[in-house]
Amino acid sequence: MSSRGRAAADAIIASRRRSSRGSAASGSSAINSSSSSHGVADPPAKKKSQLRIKIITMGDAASGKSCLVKRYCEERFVSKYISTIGIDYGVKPTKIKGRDVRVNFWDMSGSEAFFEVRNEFYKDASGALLVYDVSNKKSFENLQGWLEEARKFGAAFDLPIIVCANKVDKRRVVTESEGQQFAAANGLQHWDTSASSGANCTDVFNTLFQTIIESPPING
Ligand SMILES: Nc1nc2c(ncn2[C@@H]2O[C@H](COP(=O)(O)OP(=O)(O)OP(=O)(O)O)[C@@H](O)[C@H]2O)c(=O)[nH]1
Ligand SMILES: [Mg+2]
Repeated sequence: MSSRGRAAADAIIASRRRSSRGSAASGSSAINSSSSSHGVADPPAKKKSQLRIKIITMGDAASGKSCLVKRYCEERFVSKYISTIGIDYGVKPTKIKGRDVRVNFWDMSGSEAFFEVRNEFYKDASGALLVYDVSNKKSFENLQGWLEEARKFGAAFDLPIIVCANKVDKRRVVTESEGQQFAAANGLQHWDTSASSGANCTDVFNTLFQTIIESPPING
């Protein structure tokens, strides 16, 4: 990360902590609360068997990225929209296929205003959720742009990405077939999710984690 970008990210996260609104993606009790909340400053895992993976969220503002992370980490849903300021960080230890895994979440703002902050986080990602809102056509049409942004700013060419068709509890204006076609054309998986009802939320994250730990750089 460039020192300029790093400083920007630090400022955003610090200002986020000062906010009385709390975290939009308070993925665990550790979210936004650790002095080493920038991943790079995290101490190396103590146990040799513990893997550390970094998950980013991409997609338009208000598509439900933070709510999906919150649903997975805290099993709850917040209906009030609290837009993410830059990036929210969270960590959740879990077990995947018998291995201890420390999952770091970098929940990114979908707002154009935080374009420069986001761009510092793509290159280190181990996996991503690409989220759109099935009741908002524009959020679907913008998916390609999110992939381009990720690749332009250093995301691995074979980065495991799952497309989340979120808010399936609402009236759908993007069909499942449209979503699946987009995902297939880009070699990605496509899952219907609802952070509100919880539908598929745990499964989609577990599938992403499994794909990551089975991929050659970690598994080989
Ligand atoms: N009905 C319904 N509402 C949802 C769902 N997921 C999120 N929302 C609502 O959509 C709004 C935006 O959710 P967020 O998770 O904050 O969206 P975001 O993608 O993180 O937005 P930014 O941080 O601004 O990029 C909030 O009011 C949520 O309560 C869902 O599955 N169903
Ligand atoms: Mg958010």
